[in-house]
Amino acid sequence: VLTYEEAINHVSEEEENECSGNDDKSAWQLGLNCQHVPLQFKRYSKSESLTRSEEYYELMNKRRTVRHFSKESVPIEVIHNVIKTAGTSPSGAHTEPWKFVIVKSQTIKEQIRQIIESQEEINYKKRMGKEWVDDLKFLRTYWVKEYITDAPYLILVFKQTYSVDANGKKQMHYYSEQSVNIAAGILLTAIHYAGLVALTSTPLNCGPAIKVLLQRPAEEKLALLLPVGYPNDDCVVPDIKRKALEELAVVH
Ligand code: IYR
Repeated sequence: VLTYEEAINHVSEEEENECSGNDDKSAWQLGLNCQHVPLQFKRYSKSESLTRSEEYYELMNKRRTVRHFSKESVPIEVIHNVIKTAGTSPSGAHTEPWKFVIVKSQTIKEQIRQIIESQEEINYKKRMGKEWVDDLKFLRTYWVKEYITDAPYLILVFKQTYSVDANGKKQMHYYSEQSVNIAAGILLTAIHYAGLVALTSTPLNCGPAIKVLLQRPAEEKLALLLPVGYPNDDCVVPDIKRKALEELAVVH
């Protein structure tokens, strides 16, 4: 634990990585041709805010991670809308460091499943180790992933660490990790609000092969893979509890 003096002078490795010296004016240049306009803001009364916050909590508290998908189709427009919603996320210097790849092709889903199952078998048997595998047992997961080919859509969230404009100029993406994770959270809320279910999966050691399969460029890294659709009729979920407010939050 650092003292206050040490903490105030401390730069974490992650924060250091965001800094490339103050000679890079590209983020400022972006701002020079950007006008500022009045905020569009709908004001609610305090009691409306209270009601709305309660209602939204009740809605989101019904979201569950699902691993048993029906093959029933979903209109592609719903998928487009949830991705547009994810695209409303805040991002470092508004660099929007994300790309969402929608997979609806059964052939590509099968290829992805093949990559993931072959890697996950090694993960469970070797890479993850006994403690991690034991910690997961209550989820009843293993390396066979029917959901990848059952779900009507896979949404793959790619993080862009930088982008390259039409002139070949590199634009740094600041806080791409945080930004893409926030976008993923908003994506999950949109999927839930639309009446669909998803599995937030992070296939270990599969990113490079999936990236080649989907022909993603060098600057993109696979962050998350979400099967999206409806639960099947036999769908069960673990009977888990969530932290209560007293455990979630402290007030100073
Ligand atoms: N990626 C593996 C294992 C796994 C790991 C965690 I942490 C989970 O919360 C769930 C699963 C799999 O998908 O089975």
